[in-house]
Amino acid sequence: MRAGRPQPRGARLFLLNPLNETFMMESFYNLLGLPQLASANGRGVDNLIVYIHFLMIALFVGWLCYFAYTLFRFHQSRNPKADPVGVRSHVTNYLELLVAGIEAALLVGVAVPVWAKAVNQFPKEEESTVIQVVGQQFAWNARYAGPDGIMGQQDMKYVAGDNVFGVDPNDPNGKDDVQVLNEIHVPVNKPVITYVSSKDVIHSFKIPAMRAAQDAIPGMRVPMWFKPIREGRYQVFCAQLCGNGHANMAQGFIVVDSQEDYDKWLESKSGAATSFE
Ligand SMILES: [Cu+2]
Repeated sequence: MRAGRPQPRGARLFLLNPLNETFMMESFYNLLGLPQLASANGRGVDNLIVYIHFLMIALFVGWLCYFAYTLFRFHQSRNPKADPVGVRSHVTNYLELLVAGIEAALLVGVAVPVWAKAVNQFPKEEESTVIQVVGQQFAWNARYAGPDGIMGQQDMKYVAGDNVFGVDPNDPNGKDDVQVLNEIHVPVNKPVITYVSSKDVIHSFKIPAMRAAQDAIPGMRVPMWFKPIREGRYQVFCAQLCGNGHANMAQGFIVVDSQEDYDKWLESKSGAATSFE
């Protein structure tokens, strides 16, 4: 805001322009009761949810009008005798073709490119916080490379009850790695890439505040990314019914720290991860 203009920007814009787009979208988010948003990538998800509601309202009103029209048009008083042939024109066939064409264009022209941009285009690993996440009944394990930035070697043959990531105990790169349970810290304003897997059954690593979710599947390591932009402590949920203690997996948290606090935290946890002796 420029000096000499004490009025908050949002309020001023609203007074000048009551149809201010940002304000309107903000009202729709509140109306729909969307959870708090703490990631840069989540805004697009929220907008999509709002647009889909607009589309559903339009379809609802449209079909309701059509329903009212048919009640009137095909009322018994107007059609005392049933017509076994029904519609004679081919207009509906062309309409169906048109609808199929529009849907194909939306899929190829909008849905596929949006998915490619929002989900498939990952930020660079060197510019991101890279974390391995392994779900288990009923908690979240997370692993970081530690201060040296290099993850220790991993292999399936090392996987055990107390070594869910299968870390090679003899690899010096793994000595400073950080492993935590349920409290996953990340620095603010930096993309986070999580490699999500599972130790036992299928879980789903879901962080509503980041508008991000990924199934945790045994034997697969699937990457997911988000960019936290607001410091705070955000709940993680398991979004796949995974057993008796499923609800306990909501004890997972993503803690978004300032870079300084994050570095301190990582330092404090370093080295404790790989002592299997
Ligand atoms: Cu689960």
